[in-house]
Amino acid sequence: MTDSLTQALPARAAALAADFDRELAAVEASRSGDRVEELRVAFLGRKGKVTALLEDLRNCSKEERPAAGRAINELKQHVEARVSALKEKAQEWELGARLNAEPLDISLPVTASVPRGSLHPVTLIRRELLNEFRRLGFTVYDGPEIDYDFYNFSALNMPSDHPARDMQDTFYVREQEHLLLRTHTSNIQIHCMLNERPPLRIVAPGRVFRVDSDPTHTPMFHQIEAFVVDRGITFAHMKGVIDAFMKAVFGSSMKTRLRPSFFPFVEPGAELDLQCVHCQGKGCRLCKHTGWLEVGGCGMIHPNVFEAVEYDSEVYSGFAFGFGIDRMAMLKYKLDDLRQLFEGSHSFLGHFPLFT
Ligand code: FA5
Repeated sequence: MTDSLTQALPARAAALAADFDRELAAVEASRSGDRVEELRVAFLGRKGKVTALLEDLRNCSKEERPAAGRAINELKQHVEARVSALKEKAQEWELGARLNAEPLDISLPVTASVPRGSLHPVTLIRRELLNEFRRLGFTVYDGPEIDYDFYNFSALNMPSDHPARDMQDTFYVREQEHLLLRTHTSNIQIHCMLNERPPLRIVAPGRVFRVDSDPTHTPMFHQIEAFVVDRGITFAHMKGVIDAFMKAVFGSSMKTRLRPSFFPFVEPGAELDLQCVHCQGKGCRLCKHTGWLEVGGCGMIHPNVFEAVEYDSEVYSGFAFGFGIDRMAMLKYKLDDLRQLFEGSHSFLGHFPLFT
């Protein structure tokens, strides 16, 4: 009994392989995932046909066992490989069946409202200012936000003991190395003049930093610096440029005024005020009841600055101005607190256009 069984094992394995292939073809034709699983259980399950053959191996004689074991193992590997390939196919059959059952119309419009971003008001006004400067023939220049005392102060006619340094409370990065966060974009004047030769027509926007915080002051804010250096440049040229671009940005009815003022790097120096848009010059909390908002300083470049960059002040003259971009955004978009610009509130920022 034992002998006939064991002798029959390789032949039974071959017959089972043929059975399996037949059933596999039928399952494949049915395209049913459930039938794939039934096939697996029937052949490889605990009470499956291949498992039963493996159990019969125990009754096999020592001599016959290697050949019988090899035949059953080959059968088992064949069945496992086919079943696993069919399982993968079954996933595709299911996906296909689902897609056919619920067809998708990808041309249908989206019903849910998708929140859209917008440009930050400072970005909007900076773009507008730069477009106007480009139209007037200026070139855009960039400079470092972390800079040495030399560019931010000393070369701008503010030696270390100069009282004007108190006007700008400074964030020092490494005080011993004279490294600081620039307090104004005027540092770009020095970088540019040391690298280029006149004639120059430069505009330089950027972030600046000061120890400052109230409704019209923030510790980080944006300035736009512009300067022109050539033979025969006068204060009248400066006034003309400032007028042209303020009118372009705020409209021809915007009133401006220049007040004499002091900045160590210009002589003569002035401050530019724009009429307060909140109260139309009548006086309110925002303009501290003066009717005007200061947006920046300007003047003729000081001969000591030219000396620091080795330009001959007998040959060249120039003007420079630096304006607060955030202050201009505040006026343009009628904001009553500068700090709103930097709070990151979506409901506030969502009011501004997506593109210009
Ligand atoms: C300057 O920074 C000079 N560098 C401007 C200048 C350039 C003068 C070239 C002459 C020639 P001032 O410290 O006044 O100047 O700053 C210029 C403008 O920056 C101010 O009028 C104001 O509009 C803006 N500003 C100053 N501090 C702040 C602040 N903390 N927050 C927001 N805006 C500020």
